Amino acid sequence: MLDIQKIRADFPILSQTVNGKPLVYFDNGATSQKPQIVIDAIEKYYQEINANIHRGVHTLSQLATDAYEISRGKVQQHINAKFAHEVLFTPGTTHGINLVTNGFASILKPGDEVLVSALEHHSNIVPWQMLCEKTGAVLKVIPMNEDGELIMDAFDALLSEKTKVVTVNHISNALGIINPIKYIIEKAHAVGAAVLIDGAQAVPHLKPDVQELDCDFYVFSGHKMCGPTGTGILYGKEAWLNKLPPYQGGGEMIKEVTFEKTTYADLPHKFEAGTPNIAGGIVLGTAIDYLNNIGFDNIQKHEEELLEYATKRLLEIEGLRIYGTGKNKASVVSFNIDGIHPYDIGSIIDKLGIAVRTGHHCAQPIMNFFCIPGTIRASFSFYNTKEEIDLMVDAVKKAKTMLS
Ligand code: 7TS
Repeated sequence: MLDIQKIRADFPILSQTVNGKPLVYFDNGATSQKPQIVIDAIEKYYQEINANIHRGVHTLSQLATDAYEISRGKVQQHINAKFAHEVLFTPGTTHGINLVTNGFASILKPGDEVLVSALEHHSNIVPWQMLCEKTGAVLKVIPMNEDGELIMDAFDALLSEKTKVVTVNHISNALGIINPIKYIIEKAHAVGAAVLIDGAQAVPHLKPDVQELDCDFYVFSGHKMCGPTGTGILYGKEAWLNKLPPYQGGGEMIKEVTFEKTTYADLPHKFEAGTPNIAGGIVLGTAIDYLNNIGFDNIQKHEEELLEYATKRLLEIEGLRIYGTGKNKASVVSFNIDGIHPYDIGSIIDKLGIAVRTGHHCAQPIMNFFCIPGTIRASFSFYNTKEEIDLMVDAVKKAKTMLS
């Protein structure tokens, strides 16, 4: 069992008051809070080893380079990538997806098909739409049902030899549904399509095993898993990363430059042009160590309890509907109350210290499916408690009374 009070003491922000009330932070899907060890590691980097990496022979540069590469190795181990050079540092999930779609511009032909799911965040829709506009490829959508689950029969029917890429999130940010990605990957590979998994909402809750999944790409952000903002990872199978052209040109990504011709560096540097977020990359490793020390089995167990408790308590409220009622769910509850705009509830409960996200959660197609402008989304982390859920439920009840 987790000692939640001890864990909470690692997060200085959690003992704050907001609007005169104790902070209840349920916007973890947007970004997680950071433990002191992560905050300290950022300071320590700038105080002790700040230097540019891969550039100088001097000692600090070497120390910074070593720390950066050690962190890459930690990520490799964490996601079980075969090689460290399959792990690319990026500024986040959005950047990682755009890197891949940019690369596929030289691969896709008119009439090829890209399958996205109905459950995607805009950052796993728009770059593929842009790619299809550029190449003449066709975007097709794996539909969902009323429970917010992808319809696998429809997916099977969409697959054909025209399918070149399938892109789907591991866990939906708006509904919390966990997608059957293992099945999706197997089926997509059977027709020769590459598969990108958007793991942005998965990595705070579970430890992905990219070799076991056999996905071609797996992208995520560091800031949702206790790491700094402006950090992220794109995992790609070696063969794919060798096949894709570089995303950005510049320093660090070359072997030799002449005005006639430039040759590119080997992986991973081919995709890491310019000075990266060095402190961020190093400290992402600290965040991963922190999470592994707590243990993902423990995290999952606690979060499952929170999800079950929150679902039960919220459903006590008359007129409340939860979106995303499928079986396989992460600790996210998206809901509305009959006749009340989600923004109004969100604003009132903010005054009571409760931080949730309201709106379309950058997943407008999901909102269109349910014919709603948005939802109230409470997304829980391992440092949240049932007592906090009680505070939220009381606050929502109060808001409902005020607004009815
Ligand atoms: N994919 C998914 C599934 C996401 O949830 C998000 C961010 C992104 C991609 C983009 O990540 P970024 O780090 O590059 O911005 N999701 C959310 C959210 O649900 N609320 O705020 C950001």
